[in-house]
Amino acid sequence: MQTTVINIKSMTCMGCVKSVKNVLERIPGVSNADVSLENAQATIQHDDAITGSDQLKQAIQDAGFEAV
Ligand SMILES: [Cu+2]
Repeated sequence: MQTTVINIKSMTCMGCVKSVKNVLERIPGVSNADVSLENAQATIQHDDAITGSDQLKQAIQDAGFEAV
C-alpha cells in the first residue's frame, strides 16, 4: 500500500471535494481517498501494483479538475 498526495487546483466548494473523492474511491486499487478543500490536495492510499499515481492524476483530470 502506498500513499500519494496530489495537489488539485480547481476545487471551489465541498461539492467539488465530494466529486473528487468519489472518483478516486471508485478506482480499482484505491482503498481510501481524503480530499481537502483547504489544502487543495488529495491524499490517496492505493495499491501501486494496481493503480499508480499517474492514473490517479489522470482520473482527477478526467473528472474536470486540474491535478498538478
Ligand atoms: Cu464545487
